Amino acid sequence: MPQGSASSQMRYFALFLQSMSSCLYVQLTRVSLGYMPVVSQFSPHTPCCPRDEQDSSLLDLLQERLLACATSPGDPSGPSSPCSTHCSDFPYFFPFQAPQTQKEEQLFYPTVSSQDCRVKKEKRVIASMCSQKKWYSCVLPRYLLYDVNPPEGFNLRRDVYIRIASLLKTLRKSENWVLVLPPWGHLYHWQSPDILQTRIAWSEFFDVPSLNRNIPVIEYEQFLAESGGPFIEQVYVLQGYAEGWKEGTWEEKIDEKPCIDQLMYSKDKHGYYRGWFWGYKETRGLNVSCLSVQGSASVVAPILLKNTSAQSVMLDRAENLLHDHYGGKDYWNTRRSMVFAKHLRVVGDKFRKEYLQSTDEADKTQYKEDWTQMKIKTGTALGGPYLGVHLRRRDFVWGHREDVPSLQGAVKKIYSLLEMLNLEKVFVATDAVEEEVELLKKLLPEMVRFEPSLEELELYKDGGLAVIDQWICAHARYFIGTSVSTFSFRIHEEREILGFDPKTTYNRFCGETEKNCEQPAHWKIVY
Ligand SMILES: Nc1nc2c(ncn2[C@@H]2O[C@H](COP(=O)(O)OP(=O)(O)O)[C@@H](O)[C@H]2O)c(=O)[nH]1
Ligand SMILES: [Mg+2]
Repeated sequence: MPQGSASSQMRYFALFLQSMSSCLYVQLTRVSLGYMPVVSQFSPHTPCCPRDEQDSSLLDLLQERLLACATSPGDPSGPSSPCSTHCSDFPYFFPFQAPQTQKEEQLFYPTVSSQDCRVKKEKRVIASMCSQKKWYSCVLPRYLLYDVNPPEGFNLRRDVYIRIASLLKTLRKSENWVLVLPPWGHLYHWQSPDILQTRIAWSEFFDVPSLNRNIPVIEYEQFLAESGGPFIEQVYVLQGYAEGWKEGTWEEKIDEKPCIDQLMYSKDKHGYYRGWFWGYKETRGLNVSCLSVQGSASVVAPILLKNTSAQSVMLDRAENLLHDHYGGKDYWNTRRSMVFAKHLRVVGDKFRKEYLQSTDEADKTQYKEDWTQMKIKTGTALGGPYLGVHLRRRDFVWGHREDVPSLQGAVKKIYSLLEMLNLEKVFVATDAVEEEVELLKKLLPEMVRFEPSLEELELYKDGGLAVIDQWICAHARYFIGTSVSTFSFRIHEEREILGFDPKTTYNRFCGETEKNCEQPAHWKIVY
């Protein structure tokens, strides 16, 4: 705790000014001689800290205010103090309700003198300021974590992210919540031998700053660092209702209920809950309970805001939540923020250029690093001179699904498309087993594939290879995918963002015995 002498104030201020170039937070601490600011490094999602470091005017303003604060004696929350004004200039401050009783008021800033402006005791408050009869406070965040049913693959998980992002937006209307990105790993399809595929950060596959332009997110490692250790205060396992739902009586509901299935968490000898936790064995849950839920993501919000005050809350089996509004503006904003990691896009672009004569200029697929600045008129993208194909095999074939073609059937369709489109090249993305790939090479000798070396596999991992395949398919003149594959669906969306004519995107192979081969629905992008 710093002493309130003039020299230590100066020292702290020097420190503050030095660190101005990065993100900061300010703590008003009461010491013997009054209040003084204590400045520390802080993560960018703290609301009082400008999230965009380029937002230097805001930082300047903050600096000015604090300087005035430090040099004027007395109570910074008093009405005449420079600290008590202009906090509305900082959009990252959260408004707080005034306390209802004298006692409440005494709990926090006991010397507060303004009648109009009092602060509620709030354990997460770092700093507060009063302006225009309203309190603005810097509050520590609450952390939302989640996980998905283990068998679900990469691309369904990407969809669940969109649902959770929507919940986070709802929560942030009332409180300062941050989403902790669930590390990737242990996915059923990621079976490449000899490479470790757990605890993978989102930055390996996605551009995290882009995600942050939609909602505040942090990687799990950062959560561990800033929340004080590998503990999650409250785990809610989402489940359905034991009685199911009666036909014709759909209603959104959520209730704390006994767990229906055997819990995937068990108590250790210290009373902590142990579980998978994305492969972070040292992580422990302090409390685990079940929520029966039927409805869209935001039905959980009242529970998180009212039923628990836990600083960190994890929703397990989050796929049980539905979309708040599938295909709406909010959906597309989140989807657009899921920009692939730059290093993977670079690999994909290099491959396009070398093997498919495809460049953004020639293909009319201009890409902006900042997705918020990207709004392309539908139909303006031309795409590279190749047919993009996604052939989902393995479990899609083993189930003898009638909407999935044989390889012969698929190749026949590919040739007819090449002729119709007057194209020579075909890029094939597939998860087919080795024998099927060999057969495919015989049936379709001109097929182009992204075949990684062992080093590339280690570097990009199965998830990165999926991204590269999707990126290349997304840039084709015409795309055809596999029925009800979320891998294909994500390519549709990517092409929608790039501005392709829907006729060139929403296509799928038909099974040979399929009677009614319905083509995929067009989900029009909304800005
Ligand atoms: N690289 C690559 N991987 C694929 C391809 N098709 C499927 N996969 C893998 O198989 C998984 C399929 O699971 P998922 O993403 O849930 O999509 P879905 O099961 O088709 O709906 C993907 O995550 C990939 O790991 C492909 O064309 N290329
Ligand atoms: Mg799947």
